[in-house]
Amino acid sequence: MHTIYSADHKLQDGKFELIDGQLLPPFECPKRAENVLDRINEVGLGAVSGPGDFGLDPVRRIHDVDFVDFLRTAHDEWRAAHGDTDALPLNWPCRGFRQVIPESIDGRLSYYSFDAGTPITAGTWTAITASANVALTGAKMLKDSGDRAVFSLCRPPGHHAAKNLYAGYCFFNNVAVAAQWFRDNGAAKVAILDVDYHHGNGTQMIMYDRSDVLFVSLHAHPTQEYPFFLGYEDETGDGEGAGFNLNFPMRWGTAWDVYSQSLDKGIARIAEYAPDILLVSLGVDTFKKDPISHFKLESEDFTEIGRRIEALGLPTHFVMEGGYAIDEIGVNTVNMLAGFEET
Ligand code: FKS
Ligand code: ZN
Repeated sequence: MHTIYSADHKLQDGKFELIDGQLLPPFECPKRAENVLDRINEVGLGAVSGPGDFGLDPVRRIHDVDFVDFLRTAHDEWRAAHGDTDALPLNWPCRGFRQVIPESIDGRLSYYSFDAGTPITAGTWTAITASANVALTGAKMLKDSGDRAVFSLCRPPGHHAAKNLYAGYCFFNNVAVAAQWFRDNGAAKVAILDVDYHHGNGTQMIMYDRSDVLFVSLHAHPTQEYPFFLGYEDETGDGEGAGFNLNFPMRWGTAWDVYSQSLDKGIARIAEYAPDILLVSLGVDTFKKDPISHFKLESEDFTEIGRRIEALGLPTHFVMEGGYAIDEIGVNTVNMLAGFEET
């Protein structure tokens, strides 16, 4: 399987995230992607190549122009106001507040985000545009090559980002940008299977009223886990999109026995939908040793996920999301890809 990778991901290297009442070095760090890349080369998964430059138009098919402009200049504005530290918001326009875009950089960080765990650094813009290009290059390669599957080793991840919101280590929603690219380049129907531990709230929000993109997500229950305010089973889509959003929230402690039943149901819905392309939001933070998560999957379970995805028989674009067990992130990620390639 071909991998798309850009070293520009290393430019997203925040000093701190606010987590569990402490400012800690971010779990979402450059070593994650480097360890996945090392494992790809170690097992000889296939060729690795860099991204092309698609410009911002495909990103703007998903994200609002003002949001993209905000991200481009956010760190420069922050530096002018506060000096050369990471930019983090501190309050949000919750119930009862006006949704008016403030002028100041602090106000705009608050307007465009929903957590304080996602630092904007001097290198963020370069890293997030590279990450989107990694997703787009993978999409184009899947279409042009006729290969069964491609892996976009995206970093920063994307599935929490909505059309005008960043958070959860995500800025541009790489998988949504790639899905839209497939739609704009000949695919009539696209499915997205999100197996990251966290609900892909951004992808759901972006696709919620659409029937041309089916979104299926397996994740920790929102009553227990981030992002808390989306990801319930009764979120099934709106308007045209009614019936094209499918959530499988699962309780902390979930292991393969329960997880695999949700997986099979999600895969059955995708088979019934019969898309032209399948995208997979590939997170491995469902692993039992993940430091910020509470599922209990074993390394071998990721191989089986890959096999079951392959059985759909669809052209498949894997897009990297989360996974924080640094020592095993390479094995777990490549297990899923190798499970797909086995047969
Ligand atoms: C734990 C707090 C966790 C943020 C978690 C973000 C997860 C990000 C991710 C992605 F794929 F986007 F990277 N705070 N007590 O794994 O979903
Ligand atoms: Zn996650």
